[in-house]
Amino acid sequence: MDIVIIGLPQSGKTSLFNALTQGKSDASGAAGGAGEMRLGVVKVPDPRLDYLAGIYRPRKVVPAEIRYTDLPGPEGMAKSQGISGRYRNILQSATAFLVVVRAFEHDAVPHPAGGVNPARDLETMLTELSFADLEVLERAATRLADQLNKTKPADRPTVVRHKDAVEKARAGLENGIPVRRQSFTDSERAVLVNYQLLTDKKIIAVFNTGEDAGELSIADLDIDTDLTRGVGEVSISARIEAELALMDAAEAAEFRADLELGESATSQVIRASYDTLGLVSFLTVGDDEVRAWSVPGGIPAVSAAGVIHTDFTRGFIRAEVIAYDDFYACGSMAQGRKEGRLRSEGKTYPVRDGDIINFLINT
Ligand SMILES: Nc1nc2c(ncn2[C@@H]2O[C@H](COP(=O)(O)OP(=O)(O)OP(=O)(O)O)[C@@H](O)[C@H]2O)c(=O)[nH]1
Ligand SMILES: [Mg+2]
Repeated sequence: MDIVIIGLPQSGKTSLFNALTQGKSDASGAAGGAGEMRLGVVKVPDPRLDYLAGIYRPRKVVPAEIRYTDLPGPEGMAKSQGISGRYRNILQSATAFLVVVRAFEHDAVPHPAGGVNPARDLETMLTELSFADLEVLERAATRLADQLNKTKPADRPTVVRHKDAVEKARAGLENGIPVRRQSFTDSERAVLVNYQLLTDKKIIAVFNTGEDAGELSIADLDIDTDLTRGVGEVSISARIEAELALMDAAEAAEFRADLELGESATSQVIRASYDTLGLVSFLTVGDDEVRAWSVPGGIPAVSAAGVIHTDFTRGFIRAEVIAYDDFYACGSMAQGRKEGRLRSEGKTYPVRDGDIINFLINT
């Protein structure tokens, strides 16, 4: 899962990236500005894995991972807000965006737009994503209209179908509805995936509240709900979290208690990401490896097997499944089997969070 951090200049993107990745890089001033793009891999904390590792004592424990990307600051951007040509392919290949919204007051860091206004900034960012998609769809529509003139009559229906899907998405966007909230037929979807549209991606707003401001919520902002429906949200102080991320666990916990901060930014952002994306984790266990895998909640067991190895899709026989809580209550697979809590499931079984799965594969 690739999550790209976007937001207006100086909103705290690099500070958030450092908080998430416990990066040693300096987010202040020049180092957080132009130039390099940063990629960091965050292991998803999961106490279930720790418990299972204690039982199986495997050679490896592999948590699920999320990759975060921090784009260079405004000097590196071609035009507004960075949703522009230079980084378009990175934005297009993202699974979701964290949109950092400045809510902190800080005299030394004047807001580029004059004053702190989270509603305006979030709306600006969401609108920018729509504009970027509109540009792509308009160009596609023109190209397809052109192509239609040159196409043999027999092949026209395909082009027409393609063009209609593009026009439909474009009309929806012009009415202010992001592509993720428009409804399409499967065949329209199949056309539109090719464009990797930015408003088709899930979004988590990260309000960077600074030291004093309280939590912010989208519901309290004066902003077009067509844009924000389904957008996840988190309130944190990116700078404090970036500093805490550099401390050892005990020291950070002490500061957290003193400052009356809740969960770490990493935990909050990861939870919001899972919720917004509808992801769950299933677990695999063994002497060799105990591992967590993130998949969309409810995907069929055969697809979950395919996440482990593409060959597993073809060779799928069945899945032995026990819910983590049941395993915990039983203490072992053997006991789970004895008590009938270990179930045998077929290809279509919808995978749930915390399922411990043993796939039986015909190789
Ligand atoms: N007071 C305060 N300052 C912050 C906070 N978060 C970030 N800053 C400051 O705001 C400035 C910009 O932070 P960055 O994390 O570099 O922001 P950015 O969005 O990566 O900036 P660019 O990449 O240049 O667009 C830095 O001077 C930070 O120290 C915060 O929560 N509180
Ligand atoms: Mg930055």
